[in-house]
Amino acid sequence: MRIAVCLSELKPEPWVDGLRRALPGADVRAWTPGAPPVDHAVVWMPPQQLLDEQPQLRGLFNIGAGVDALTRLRLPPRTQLVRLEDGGMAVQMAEYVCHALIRHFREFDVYEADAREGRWSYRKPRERGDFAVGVMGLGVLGERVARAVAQFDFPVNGWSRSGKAIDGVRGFVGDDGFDAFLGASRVLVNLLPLTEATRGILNRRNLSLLHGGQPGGYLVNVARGGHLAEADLVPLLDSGQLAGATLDVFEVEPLPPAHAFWRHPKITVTPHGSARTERETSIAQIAGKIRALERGEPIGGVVDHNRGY
Ligand code: NDP
Ligand code: OXD
Repeated sequence: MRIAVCLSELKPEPWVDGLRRALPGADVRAWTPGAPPVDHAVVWMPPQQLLDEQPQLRGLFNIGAGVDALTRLRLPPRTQLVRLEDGGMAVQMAEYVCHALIRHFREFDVYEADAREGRWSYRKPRERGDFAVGVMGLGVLGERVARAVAQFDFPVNGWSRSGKAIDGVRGFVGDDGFDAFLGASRVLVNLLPLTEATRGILNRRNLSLLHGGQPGGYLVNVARGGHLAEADLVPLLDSGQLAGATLDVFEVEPLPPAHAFWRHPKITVTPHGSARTERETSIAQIAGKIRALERGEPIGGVVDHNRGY
C-alpha cells in the first residue's frame, strides 16, 4: 500500500514518520509533483495537481475537521474524502468557547483594562439566565461545546440541519427553527462547516435577531471566516446592537495588519488556533481508517459532497 503526504506549508516529515510507525509495511512518502500512483493521500490544502495526477486515489484524508478547502477541488470520481473527527480538537474548542463566554459574562476584559490603570473597580454581578448561549452546528465539536457550556449552568440552545437531542440543550432544527434559535440566544457560537448553505450566515440580519432583537448580543466565531459578513460586524458593534465578538477565523488569513478587527475595542482576535490538530492522535485515527478501508469496512468522517461536509 502506498501513501502520499502533502501538507501545503506544513512540514511533512513528522507525519510521514508517524504514519510509517502506525502502518508498518506501507510505503509512505512526502508527495512531489509527478510522484508514482498512491492508494491514499494525507493532506492539508493540497494543490489540484495532486488530484489530477492520482485518478486511482481511494482515500483523501484531511488533517483538519473542515473540508471547505477540499470541496472546491475536482476529486477523482472514486476518491472518498475523509475529515478528521475530533482529533484532540473538541476539548480545546470547549476550553476556548468557555473562556470567551466567561470572559465576556464576568466582564474580565473590563477588569483587565481597569487593572492596567491601577483601578480597584467593582461590577454588579450579571444574571446567568440572561446570557443564553446558542451553538450553531451540533456535530463533533458543537456538541462538545454545548455540553461544556451547560456545565456552567448557562441556558444553552443548539441549532443543526437535522436536529440532535442533547441533555441540557434546547434544540432547534433547520431553516424553520433558525430565527427562533437566534431570538432565544444572546451569545452566538458558530461551529458550522462552511458550505454553500452557510456562507455569510453571520450577517447583519441574523446577528440583529440575537437576544430577541435587543442590544447586547455577543459573537464567538470559531468555524470559518467565510461564515461572517465582515463588513456587517463593525456597524453592529459601533451601534451597540452587539456587545462584542471573539473571532478566531477570518476571510483572509493571516488577518492583514491593516484590518479594522485588530484594533476594534470590542473585538478579540486569535490566529485560527482555537483548536489545533493533535498530530499523534490524528495519525492514529487516520491509520485506523486506512486499515478499515483496506479491509473493506465502512469508516466515519466520509464527506457527503451534496451536503458539502
Ligand atoms: P461536523 O460535521 O461534525 O458538524 C457539523 C454540524 O453543523 C452538524 O451538526 C450539522 O448538522 C450542522 N450543519 C451543517 N450544515 C448546516 C446547515 N446548513 N444548517 C444547520 N446546521 C448545519 O463538524 P465539526 O463539529 O467536526 O466541525 C465544525 C467546523 O468547525 C468545521 O467544519 C471547521 O470549519 C471548524 N473548525 C475550526 C477549527 C479552528 O481551529 N477554528 C478547528 C476545527 C474545526 P447535522 O447534524 O444535521 O448534520
Ligand atoms: C480544521 C481547522 O478544520 O484547523 O481542523 O480549522
